[in-house]
Amino acid sequence: MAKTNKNANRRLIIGPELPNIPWEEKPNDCKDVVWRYSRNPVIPRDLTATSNSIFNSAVVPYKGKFAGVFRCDDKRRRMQIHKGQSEDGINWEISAEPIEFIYDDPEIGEFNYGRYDPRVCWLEDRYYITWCNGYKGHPTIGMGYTYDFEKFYQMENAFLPFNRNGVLFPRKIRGKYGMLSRPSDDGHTPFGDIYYSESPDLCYWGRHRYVMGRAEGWQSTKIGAGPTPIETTEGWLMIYHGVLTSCNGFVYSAGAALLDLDEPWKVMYRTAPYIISPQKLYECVGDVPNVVFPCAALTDSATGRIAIYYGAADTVTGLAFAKVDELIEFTKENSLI
Ligand code: BMA
Repeated sequence: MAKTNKNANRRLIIGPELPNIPWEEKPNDCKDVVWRYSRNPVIPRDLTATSNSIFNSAVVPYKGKFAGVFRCDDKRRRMQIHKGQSEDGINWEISAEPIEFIYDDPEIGEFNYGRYDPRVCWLEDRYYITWCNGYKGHPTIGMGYTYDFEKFYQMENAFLPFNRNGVLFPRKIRGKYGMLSRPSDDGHTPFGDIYYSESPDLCYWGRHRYVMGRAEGWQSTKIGAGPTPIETTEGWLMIYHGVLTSCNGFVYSAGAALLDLDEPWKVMYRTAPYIISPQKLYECVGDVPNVVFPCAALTDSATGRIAIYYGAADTVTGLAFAKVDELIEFTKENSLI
């Protein structure tokens, strides 16, 4: 008997509509819940004159078009973040110069070691940016904001080193701001679980809670949150990366989880299989082979469409698609929990 999707035709995403979301229907022969854009990669490594690679990057809807913050490693191999804009979310113009933040305290703001893996989150009245920030040579969660993608302001680091993959929630939860993060080490961390922290003011973070940890197979070495969590009637839909250690090094794939809306450290479902893994040539071959690393997702609440931006092989940026009803159904039906 044909399986019915209980969520089909229900409005599941709690959020705005985005009629111009980049989109391509699933190919008839695709058996997966997430499918790739046929013209991937959408951003080549050499889009700017100075870039060695443009990959783990974040985009948001902006004034009827799209804007974003992009990880561009330069030809000295410094890790920088650059602003970019696009009419359609597919063809991008990326600034050749890195973002110059305005800051009060050089101790925090001065460029040191690198800025990388940005996420962008619309929260209340502005776009907040979180990224992995070098503080005295050690990685932690940097924070900043912009109103207009022209001027960028840097805030205090959210946490002490060592931490990566800081991902804000797009609204207050129980009266507090919320952030996911992944405490790590100074190197290519061979461990890592996802934690939740809350803050009254986006400066002081505490009440840290364990969300979820490593599991079998593709997520057995470490995991980290990806795009801003998507609010749905079924919980926060969190797309995250997971890492397997093969005899040839790390393999980065991605999965999905549903977190409780009021207590996001409570995981209701998480996928045992990955939803996307490095399989295409541009995901398997590059500066770091075998990496898919999602950092952003656009959503349209009217149609349930999700467009996922991900870094591929630490070299280029790819785009993939999912339908929220199918992704939720898949997450529940293939859950580890
Ligand atoms: C992680 C981060 C990411 C990178 C990944 C694979 O530790 O540094 O920026 O995409 O490794 O190299």
